[in-house]
Amino acid sequence: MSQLALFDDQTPVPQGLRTTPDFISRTAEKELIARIAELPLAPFQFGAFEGKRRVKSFGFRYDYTLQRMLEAEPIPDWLEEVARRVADFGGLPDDSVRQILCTEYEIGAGIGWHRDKPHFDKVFGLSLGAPCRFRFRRRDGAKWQRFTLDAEPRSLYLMDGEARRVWEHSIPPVEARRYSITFRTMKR
Ligand SMILES: O=C(O)CCC(=O)C(=O)O
Repeated sequence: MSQLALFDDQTPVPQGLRTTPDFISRTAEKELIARIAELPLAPFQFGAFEGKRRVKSFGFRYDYTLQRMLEAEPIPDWLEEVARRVADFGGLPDDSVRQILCTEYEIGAGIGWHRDKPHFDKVFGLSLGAPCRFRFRRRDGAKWQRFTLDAEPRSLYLMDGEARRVWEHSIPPVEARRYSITFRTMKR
């Protein structure tokens, strides 16, 4: 399947967005899901609010109450190889991924419109278990330009350039349990 087959029949594809299907095998996908399901996942904390999705951060975590980036548990061995392959996909040195977020979306969970924190640089996402509609929007005068990526299980996306810094993204409530692993590099 070509990369373009992952995109809806819409324009424009946000500049800086790159994807690849089948970044990992079905066996690797099962293993990663089993590892994530064993983690002490906790509801995403957004100040006084709790998100429906459950997460676990490694390397760094952003604390919304303190509005600060804090150190988190180190990236575990079982994520190291995939993090190196992700960095390679981005044309980056092996050790570039410094923050990893594992997320579980139960049926009905999603994520609201946002851009990732400015402390992070490039953002990669590996989809596991079920597809989602990964939506993008950016202001265009009084209107929004919109783009939707159908993020299939085992596919990887990279948000860099305008896709990372100008466009916002969100995921509407998922229809089957989805996991994702977000890999982030840090700004210097
Ligand atoms: O689940 C995903 O692929 C996206 C997660 C995301 O946008 C975030 O955690 O900021």
